[in-house]
Amino acid sequence: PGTRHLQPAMALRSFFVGGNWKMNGDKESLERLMCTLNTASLDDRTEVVCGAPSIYLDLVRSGLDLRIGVAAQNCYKEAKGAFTGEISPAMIKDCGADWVILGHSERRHVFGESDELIGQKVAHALASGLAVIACVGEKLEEREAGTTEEVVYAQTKVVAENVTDWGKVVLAYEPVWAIGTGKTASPEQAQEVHEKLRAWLRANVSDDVADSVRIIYGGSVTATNCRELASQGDVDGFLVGGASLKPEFVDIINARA
Ligand SMILES: *[C@@H]1O[C@H](CO)[C@@H](O)[C@H](O)[C@H]1NC(C)=O
Ligand SMILES: CC(=O)N[C@H]1CO[C@H](CO)[C@@H](O)[C@@H]1O
Repeated sequence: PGTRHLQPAMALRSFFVGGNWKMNGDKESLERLMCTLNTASLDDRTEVVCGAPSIYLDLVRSGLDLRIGVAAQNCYKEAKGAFTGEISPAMIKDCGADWVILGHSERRHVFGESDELIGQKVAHALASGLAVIACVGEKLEEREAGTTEEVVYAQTKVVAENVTDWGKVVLAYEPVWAIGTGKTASPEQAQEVHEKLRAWLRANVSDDVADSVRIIYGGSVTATNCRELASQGDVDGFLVGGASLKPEFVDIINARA
């Protein structure tokens, strides 16, 4: 897939940095973090979204400056009903948040969510008017067995089959072996998979979608490695774990500044 597409495409795609706070923080520490983010100088060409624990969505949406979006970290595939412990896209929207992270590797591998369930969640979240950060990524043994492409293509296929509006989807490539391990994919390793995912979108969805969908990288992104990763042609931003809870998140948001 040619460099022909590279320049106009990069111009089309604004940089996107998501923070995934996971199951961390309390009211006091989140207030402090929000104060840091609200008063920071953020590159206004970067779209920023923070993924808060669901119980704090309301607090975080009221506390964060409106230039920063808020995401839930998961949701269910139904609008309401007898699903004890789950939350719906309608509830997320009712708290003022516009995004949801779906298919994170911890949902897949700690909580056993299947590709099929993730596809159904993507369909329902989009139908309910949420934008979706859809995560894909291979495990270490899959990378070592040479099945990275097969795994991420299969995960992307199920997402794609359930997407009605690509304008509301960001694709996050998160190699499982690089999440919370301190191991980062090298900029070349990240670029290689991002380029393949974009080629997948070009062949299996459309040129327009391939050119416009942001493909972001997640996996031990820090203030130290973010600039080199951000300089790769098909890396359109990040989904940041641990570092999104620290002031260094601001440097990562400004990685392209
Ligand atoms: C299109 O999708 C199929 C199914 O996932 C995959 O095998 C194929 O490699 C894709 N095409 C490209 C060019 O990525
Ligand atoms: C609503 C919709 O398109 N659902 C599809 C989501 O993806 C699964 C798995 O590929 C399909 O079986 C569904 O039809």
